[in-house]
Amino acid sequence: MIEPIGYDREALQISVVHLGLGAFSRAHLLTFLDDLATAGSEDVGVLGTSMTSEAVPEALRSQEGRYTVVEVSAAGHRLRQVGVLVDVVGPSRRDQVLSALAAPSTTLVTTTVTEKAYGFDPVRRQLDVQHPAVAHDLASPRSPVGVVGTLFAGLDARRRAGAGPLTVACCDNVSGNGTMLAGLLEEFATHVDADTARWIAGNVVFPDSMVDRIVPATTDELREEVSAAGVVDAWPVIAEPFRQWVLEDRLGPGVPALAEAGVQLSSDVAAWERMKLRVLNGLHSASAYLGLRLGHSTIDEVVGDRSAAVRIDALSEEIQAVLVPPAGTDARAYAASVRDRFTNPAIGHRCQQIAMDGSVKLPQRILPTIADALDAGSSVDTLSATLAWWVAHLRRTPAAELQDPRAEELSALVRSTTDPFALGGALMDLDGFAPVRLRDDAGWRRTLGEAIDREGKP
Ligand code: CS2
Repeated sequence: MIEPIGYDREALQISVVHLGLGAFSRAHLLTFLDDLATAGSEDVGVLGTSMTSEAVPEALRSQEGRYTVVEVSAAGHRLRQVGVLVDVVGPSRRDQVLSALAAPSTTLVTTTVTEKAYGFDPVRRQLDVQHPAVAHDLASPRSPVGVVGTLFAGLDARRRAGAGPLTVACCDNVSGNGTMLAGLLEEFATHVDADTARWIAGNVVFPDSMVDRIVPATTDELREEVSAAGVVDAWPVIAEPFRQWVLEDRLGPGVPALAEAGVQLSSDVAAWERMKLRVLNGLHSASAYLGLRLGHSTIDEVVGDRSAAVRIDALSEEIQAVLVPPAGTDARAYAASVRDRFTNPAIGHRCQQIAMDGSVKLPQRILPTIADALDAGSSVDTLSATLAWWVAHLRRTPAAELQDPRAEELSALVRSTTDPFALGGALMDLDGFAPVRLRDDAGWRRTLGEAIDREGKP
């Protein structure tokens, strides 16, 4: 049985523009808006765009933007139709996205484009002007292909149209994500048009946000399950029952009443982000690299393997030892609930999927904890092993199959540098990867070398 859409889609007005139509946003952000629509809100229609692919928009357009979310747990499956995607466009229709960004009826922009898409240097916390999309858009700001360039062009059009203030909520797994995006836009705009830079500073708010839901890639079995329930859906999404969205309590005018759908508005999103990135995403990446090394293919298999679970629990202890959780939150209980979510046998979250993009994920998920643990003098045994498991993954994966924006560089490095200490040092010296706190610590470089020596073999 599929729960049908419980409102009149014709009545929806587009007030949200969403960049990045991957499975995550369809199973997360859009379901909160869908709940609002079901409760009677009409200002929750979404124009969704994929930044790089025509395939998802094409599939969704062929079914008028409707799609199915399948929530799975040991208790069973719940299928629900989502109808808030009113319009869906791919990269070839960037003009439509820019018009929507400039429309007075648009009040909220959300982004889930993955960490690597922004062109953000996490060490200098600034725009990476070598990033292909950033470089392209700086040279051709009127025909942008990237995220920052598209937002700039849309905001520039909005200023010229006199369409009023806007809220832009970055929803990717980057610490201080709103602040990061605000900084990138300010830098980009300063290069291109000082008037727009000033207008953005005075009219656009960039709240930080923490988003959470485990959403693996769609499989053919999922399509079959949905079709057996009576709906032909080219791109359904699968998710765990849990979902959480903590959004900074700093929104511009006209934003849909997200709190009514369970979005937590908070003045301390940084603490929520830190806890989620370090605990959930940190344990996720570690489980993926360790699991692949042990021959497992999904996360529930990894945590179901006694010897792996011992290591993941040890890592969790090291993370918690230096974690400052949000006020009133029990980090231990949070970590336990995360571990419990990893055991969901129905979700089949593939280690390979989580293992991709390590060079941009680990600086958010693991390296800050290592820096804090070194400062506190607490254990980094399993934290350093996590980097060694990543090295094993880099060594094992043929260069052409490695999914990482720095694939070529990393593959060449792990193949040319066999000495574990030299390799650990070279990883710390990678431009825009490790914080100075780690890069310049000879003791830590030695510790990392030892971990790679012990656990970095493919
Ligand atoms: C995962 C995340 O793929 C990954 O790297 O760690 O997508 C994770 O499932 C989500 O952040 C959960 O909210």
